[in-house]
Amino acid sequence: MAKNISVPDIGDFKDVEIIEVLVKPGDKIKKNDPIVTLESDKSSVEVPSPFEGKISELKVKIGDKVSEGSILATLEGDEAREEKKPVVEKEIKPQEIQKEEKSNGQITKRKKIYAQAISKDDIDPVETQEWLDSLKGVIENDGPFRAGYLIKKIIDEAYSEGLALPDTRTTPYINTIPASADIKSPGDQNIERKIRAYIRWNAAAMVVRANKKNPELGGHIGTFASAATLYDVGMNHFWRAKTNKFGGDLIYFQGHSAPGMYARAFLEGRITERQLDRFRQEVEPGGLSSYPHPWLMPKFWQFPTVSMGLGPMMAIYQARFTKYLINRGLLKDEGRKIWCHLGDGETDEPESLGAISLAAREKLDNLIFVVNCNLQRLDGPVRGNGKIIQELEGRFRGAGWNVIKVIWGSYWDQLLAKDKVGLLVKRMTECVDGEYQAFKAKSGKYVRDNFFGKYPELKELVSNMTDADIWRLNRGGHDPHKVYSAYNAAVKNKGKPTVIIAKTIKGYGMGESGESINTTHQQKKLDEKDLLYYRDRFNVPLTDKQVKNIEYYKPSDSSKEIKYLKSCRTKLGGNIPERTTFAKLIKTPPLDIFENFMKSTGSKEMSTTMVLVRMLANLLRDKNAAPRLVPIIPDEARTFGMEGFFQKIGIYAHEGQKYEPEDSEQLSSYREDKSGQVLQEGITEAGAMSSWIAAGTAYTNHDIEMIPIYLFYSMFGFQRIGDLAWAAADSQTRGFLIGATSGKTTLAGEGLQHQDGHSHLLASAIPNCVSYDPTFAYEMAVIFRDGLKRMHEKKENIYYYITAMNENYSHPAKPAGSDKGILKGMYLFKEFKGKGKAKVQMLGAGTILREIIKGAEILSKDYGIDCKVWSVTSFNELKKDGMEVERKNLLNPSEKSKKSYVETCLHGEEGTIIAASDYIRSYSDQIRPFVKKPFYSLGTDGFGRSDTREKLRKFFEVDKKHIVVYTLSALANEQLLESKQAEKAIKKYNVDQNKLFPTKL
Ligand SMILES: Cc1ncc(C[n+]2csc(CCOP(=O)(O)OP(=O)(O)O)c2C)c(N)n1
Ligand SMILES: [Mg+2]
Repeated sequence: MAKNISVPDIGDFKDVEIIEVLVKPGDKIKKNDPIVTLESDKSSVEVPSPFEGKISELKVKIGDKVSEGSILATLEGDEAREEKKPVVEKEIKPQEIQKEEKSNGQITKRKKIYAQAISKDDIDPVETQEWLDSLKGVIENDGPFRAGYLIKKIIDEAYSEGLALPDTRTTPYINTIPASADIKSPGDQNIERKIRAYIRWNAAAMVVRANKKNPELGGHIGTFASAATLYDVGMNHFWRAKTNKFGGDLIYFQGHSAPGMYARAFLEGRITERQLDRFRQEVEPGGLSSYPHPWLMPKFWQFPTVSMGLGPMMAIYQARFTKYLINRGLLKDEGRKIWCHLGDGETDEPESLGAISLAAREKLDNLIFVVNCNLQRLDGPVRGNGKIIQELEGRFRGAGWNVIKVIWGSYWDQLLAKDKVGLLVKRMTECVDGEYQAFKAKSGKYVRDNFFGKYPELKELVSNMTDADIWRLNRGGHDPHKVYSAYNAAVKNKGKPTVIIAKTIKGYGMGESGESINTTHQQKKLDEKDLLYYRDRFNVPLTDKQVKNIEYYKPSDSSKEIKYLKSCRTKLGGNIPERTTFAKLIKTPPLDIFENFMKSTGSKEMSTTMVLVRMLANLLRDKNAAPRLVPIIPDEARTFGMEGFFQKIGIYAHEGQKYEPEDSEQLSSYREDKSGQVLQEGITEAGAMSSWIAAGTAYTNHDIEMIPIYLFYSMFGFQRIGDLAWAAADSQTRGFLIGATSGKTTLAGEGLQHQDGHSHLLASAIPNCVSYDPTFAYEMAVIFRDGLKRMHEKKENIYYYITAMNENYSHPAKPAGSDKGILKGMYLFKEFKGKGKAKVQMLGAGTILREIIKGAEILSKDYGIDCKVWSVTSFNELKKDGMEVERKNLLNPSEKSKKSYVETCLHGEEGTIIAASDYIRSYSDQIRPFVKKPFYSLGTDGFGRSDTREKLRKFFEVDKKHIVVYTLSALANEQLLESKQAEKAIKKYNVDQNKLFPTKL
């Protein structure tokens, strides 16, 4: 039976043009195969077939206008089978969630609860004890889940009775895992302690030696000293490297703990003594970078982290992107983990905690944060009057994370066990961080007097301990067993991300020179006495003389320690950190995918944003590129006309779509899907940028080349997330950033905050960022295809910033032979012959190229001036080339000078140069030194404001009239034309000579 394929509900649009017909009579099609592409004034969208079958007749052609219900084609015969709408996916059943929670390794091991905070309001301690005994009875007889269930019922009942319950954001100031549930480290502690001591020593020695050589070199000792155990336990027992069978865990190291990673790599034999001696001396090859910088050490570091806050945020999106790849079927689920180490001070950065809700919402159980709470940041305590650990616990619990506090070391276990009434826990909870810091800066006696001494019962509790015993009471983050136990619980946790909040001591082991004192962070010099103390504190087998020479310590390869260290890493697959890539290239899509864009659009108008979106839609038909495209949008798909992607490739949602969208009958209905391709990020440019970085580095982190394309309002790009753009460059991210609605006058009605006149200058500061401001469809297509080739086929470590506009206009055909110029930054677009009264070279970029063209028409017709119009696709690329050529010439003074590309273009050309763009003048001014001719630039300096495009261009003096006036005036200035011509033009075009310069308005 024949069936008609008609236009479905396309929202408010009517009479929409067909711009492509994608089938012909006789074609056999499957359900959802695209039939035609429709284009409204804002977006283009493909219409899929609702049936499978053979096309018997086409009812439409390119250029036809259609509305909802218009028939597009008929399908013939029995094959035209109707299929029902897919059932909405329901991925997770509540019972399964419950099952997962029950299997949480950490909780099931719990047997007893030792400590409860005492309540000062306890009017009936006997009754209290009865309740507690009941609870213990249930735990012992029916297990922890039953106990948890009863408590929950009691709490629910209390709320329904209207009781005001105590705040439950935080738990008492004790370890989350009670001693009875701790899993002891299987490692040989004797050897591990020695290894840790050598790493500590070498990490400190490399900083001190560098500073002895030159105090300019800097470095940090105190941070790694506090975190050594947190790293060692991971390295010895948990962190699995990439092998040919396993993808490897990904570790974000706290930036300024880098010396510790180098010191371990030295013992492993991956870094030489000579390299250690070249810490922070990177100009000659072979030095070690101050912090983790993949750009500088591309075979070692994987993630740049030292700009505080970026590491945690990038780690969250890395974990999310890993799940995205798995859910899209591009990556095997091997249970890999993403670990992120950060400082407690670092958590003040909005980026550090800004995405933690997303991590919980997306159930990122592949993510583990380790917050090193040494209670100090740079100048002093993080929260002198408060408790950073409790604060963080509240925030992470509130966000839905699994929180594991590792506050106290094993030496405290016995004291806590004796604390039957909870007085010790009360004291632990009431002490503030300023006090805790002071305790560890002073002595055992001070702790006895000021911590235990507050309550006679507590003083009594430690009466049989010496001051040295009290001093030995360690913090959880320095206890390898406690850390092991926490890591073990974290890796087994299901359904949630985990944060391990570990309490440590800044400058641990540094004694008077820097243990727990406010100046620890800056400590990079240790004198002889301090060094001897440090050696003795950790039993490093060096003689006094060796200590005085600050020698490194490395036992022989046949020593127990080195063998142990290496065998741990061998068992875990190899080296960490290490950066490798085995990703296969993506073959550049064939030219015919871009063919349409090389032709004139005739009278049809469209914006370059639409061009780009259409190009992406075409790319989705290329079998190599299609699955690798990662469109990333921060809540702006409709602004950019990308809503058609929702149906076509789906929005990634790890739980699928649990609801029927309100617009389900429409063609571009909101479709969330577990294997969706679009990353719809919500309103977070920083998050979207982090996703873009994760996708653009998948070639190394997951050995799969991806093509991330992130579209944003250009004003909320580099200006908003500039530091992430820098980290992306350091990470060697490959992909496209699209600054949409760019330029100061194309986004007319939005005003000062939205109108961008400088993003290209910000992009120009990033050495490996290639940026373009194209005007026409064919320029965009040539640039985009070249970007695909350079980044994803040739694997160049660059990324692209391309601006796109939302101004509709018609596009000419590509001038023959312009490809090279488009890519190099400029080419001759058109010549306007006048009467030879004067000559002018007119350089226009982006949307203002069109004003330049109109200006040239007037100048040639009305004033007889010969104009050559050059389209400048990138002042940034021209500037880079100019600088390089100029430098080469200066370095080779006796050789014949080479010409920069700008000079080559303009060399044989006569005349003054007028350059104009929709950006501030500094953008076009960049090429001034290389043109070697009179040069005048026009631009949009000053604050944007909302008005019509025409008025804005007049205001910033970049419209055709101002271009004519300023060109005539410039020619007069160069004595090439009489000045009265310019005077007349000023009057004719009503140019206000008394208007203030726009930067003052
Ligand atoms: C964005 C940013 N701002 C400032 C710094 C300078 N800085 C380096 S370390 C540090 C203190 C870090 O304190 P914390 O996070 O507690 O780490 P700790 O050294 O105590 O482990 C600061 C402010 C930086 N690296 N990045
Ligand atoms: Mg700190």
